[in-house]
Amino acid sequence: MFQPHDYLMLDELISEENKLARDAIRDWVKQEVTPIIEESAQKHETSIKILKGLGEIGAYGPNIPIEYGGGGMDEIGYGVIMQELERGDSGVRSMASVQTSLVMYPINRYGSEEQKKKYLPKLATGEWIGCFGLTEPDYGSNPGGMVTNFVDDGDHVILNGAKMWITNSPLADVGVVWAKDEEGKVRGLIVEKGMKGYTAPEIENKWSLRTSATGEMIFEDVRVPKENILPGVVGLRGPLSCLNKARYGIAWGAVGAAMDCYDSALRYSKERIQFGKPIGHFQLQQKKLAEMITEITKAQLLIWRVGTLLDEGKATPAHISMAKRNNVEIALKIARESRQVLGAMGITGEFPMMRHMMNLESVITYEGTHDVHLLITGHDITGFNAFTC
Ligand code: TGC
Ligand code: FAD
Repeated sequence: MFQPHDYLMLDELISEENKLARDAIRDWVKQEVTPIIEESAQKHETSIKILKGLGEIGAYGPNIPIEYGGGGMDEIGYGVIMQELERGDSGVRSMASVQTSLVMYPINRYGSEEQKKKYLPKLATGEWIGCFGLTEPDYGSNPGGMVTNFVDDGDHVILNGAKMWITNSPLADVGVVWAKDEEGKVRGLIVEKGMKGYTAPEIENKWSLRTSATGEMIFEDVRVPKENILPGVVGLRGPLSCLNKARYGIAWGAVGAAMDCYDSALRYSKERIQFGKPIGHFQLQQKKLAEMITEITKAQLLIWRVGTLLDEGKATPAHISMAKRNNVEIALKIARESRQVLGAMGITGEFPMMRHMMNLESVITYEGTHDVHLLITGHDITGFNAFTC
């Protein structure tokens, strides 16, 4: 079926298997997300039905091996699923990308066999919800400065510190937390809800990602069994490697949000009559719409290429940074432009643009800010690291 946002027939670049998965998620979003998401956002509520439903439709861990409950799909498959979820809402994509890329991925890549068997199947079905604690109140763009730490206590470690702005932390059963050991080396630990001294209060009153719970993680002398330490990685590259996966999914997701805005604006431009003609007849509105579809098409090609390189084992973190930065920026611009095409109607909850626009203000900040990604590209092309003096 012709889709207005697939201008260059990029569907032909996607495998049949991945198209089937994408279309199934698209239908699920239409049935389960679209009818309730506006109300969720207005009420600033996370839908537990959606959170759990994502497990039922295979959106948790589609690219994790089947033996641990994942879908065994390639990275393009993961990407098109994120695109469809974010067409519905960035908060819904966040639920799936955090669970997949920031919780299941590190356990699968760096966890022991026991950890994989214990956590991954329950995370895949959504029986357990996970979160990822890297950012701290004083260390956002510079996570290497983190002060959260643990000391040895026999067969346990004692964890102290605080994480901030953590997606899903108030609801999470398990958290992958990054903290420094006694030698100052960054390690990953799996904490569980109910551990004494661990709390996760919600951050209230956000104007962005209102359908996704964001919170703190506070550790006051939390005794974590040593068997909960991820054995397979030491150093900041551990958490940063997880970010590669999540940033990649976001770059697909942002295109989904842009497509939803563009589709809505295009439809409206053909229906809304002013000065006796559909507003789509006027050159100024055509300019907006033509530029939107051009940017969407470029963004689709960019992330498809990065996904293909990832599947071939050739993508670098800097490639992913370029795609995350570009695609979120164009999505945010398209949300603003498409809102203007609708005039006053664009500010209402009858249409998705304001919700996408507000969401994308978080998306352009988390997983590395817009500035940080530019500096990663700058470092890659010049060889000079702007983060160090
Ligand atoms: P630097 O000295 O450059 O690197 C330290 C070590 O890490 C390695 N490395 C990477 N490894 C894998 N992937 C990457 N992308 C990597 N980037 C760096 C590097 O090779 C080195 O390894 P080794 O073995 O030599 O030690 O580190 P730096 O301290 O100078 O920092 C560099 C910088 C600024 C680029 C990095 O820290 C950064 O990306 N900052 C942004 C922080 C960020 O993105 N936080 C995201 C938190 S999670 C989140 O936002 C979730 S939102 C979820 C949702 O709801 O969807
Ligand atoms: P800061 O690092 O204080 O940056 C402030 C400004 O300074 C930015 O504009 C930045 O670009 C700029 N800046 C910083 N350093 C430089 C530099 N060297 N050169 C030029 N400019 C610079 N984190 C997690 O660990 N897990 C999560 O699940 C998670 N979920 C989130 C959900 C939401 C809704 C939000 C908003 C954030 C979430 N985050 C999460 C945190 C997110 O990753 C951080 O907000 C982000 O990394 C930026 O850190 P900061 O907010 O402390 O900004």
